[in-house]
Amino acid sequence: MGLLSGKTALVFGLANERSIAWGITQAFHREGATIGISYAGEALERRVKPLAAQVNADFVEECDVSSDEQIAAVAEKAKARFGEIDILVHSIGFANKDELQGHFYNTSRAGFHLAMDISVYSFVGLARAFQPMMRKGGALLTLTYYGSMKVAPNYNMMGVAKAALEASTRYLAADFGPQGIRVNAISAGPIRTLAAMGVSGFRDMYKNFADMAPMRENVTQEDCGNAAVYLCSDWAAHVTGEVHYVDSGYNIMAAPDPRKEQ
Ligand code: NAD
Ligand code: 0WE
Repeated sequence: MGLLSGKTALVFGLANERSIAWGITQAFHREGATIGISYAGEALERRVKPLAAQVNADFVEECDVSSDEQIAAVAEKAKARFGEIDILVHSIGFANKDELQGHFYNTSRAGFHLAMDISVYSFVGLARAFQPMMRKGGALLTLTYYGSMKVAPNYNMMGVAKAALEASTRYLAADFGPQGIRVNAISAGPIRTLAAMGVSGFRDMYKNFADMAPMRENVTQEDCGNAAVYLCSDWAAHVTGEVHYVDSGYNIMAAPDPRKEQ
């Protein structure tokens, strides 16, 4: 018996084998969940379909979360296929490249809206669309980053979006609590994924992270997967509205530790 045996999980945000969504999907599969997968658009189909096959997922649906119609359509299909679902994972974030460099004050109105729409509103929109088919005892989960709490150079607009995403997690947790559905976020340390590699200065911050973190190690997609299993399982039965750090302890430090390593 796995920790998620008998549960059905829908995972949004799978792009390739480096995606955090893939670490979560594999961990859910290992723990016995039935998996459904949703990906952004046609361009990803060729990469996503073989991954879905590896976890025996036959529900593999395209959904651009900037479209209310596409969210409604995937919810309809999920209802027809599964009836009820237990777990929904939102592992999606996007801002235009322009918004991830230089001064935050140069963020354009359109760039601000786009990042908030795809990275924040989509979680709210998915929560609403799936609310009627979420089973009691179920869980929603999203992915965030510490740039929401402190200034991470160049993260800029995404930091503001993640702050709103974490607040949305709390408001959704309050909304869904009476139905017995929990809503949480994982705040992951930097991981080399498609979204991260397209960022200038990522290499340096990746290395600096491991030097500063108490555990002196970077985190992996697998670490996120295992934390996601806990947060979405009955072991976290009364854990809701939380931002759970999976970051080797980085967020507890105020300065690098100058002491010599043992
Ligand atoms: P990724 O590129 O593998 O995943 C991002 C996903 O967002 C992709 O699958 C992409 O297709 C999807 N997406 C973008 N626009 C979309 C749209 N309009 N409709 C549907 N899907 C859309 O990268 P990742 O690092 O696995 O990112 C997943 C989540 O984890 C993001 O929320 C990211 O902010 C967060 N996160 C990443 C890191 C990191 O360092 N990689 C750290 C903390 C949090
Ligand atoms: O949330 C993220 C990635 C967010 C992201 C990345 C891109 C790159 C390509 C959102 N949109 C885009 N759009 C693109 O066109 N992370 C937590 C990873 C990340 O991104 C950073 C980081 C870290 C860490 C950007 C600047 C500084 C640090």
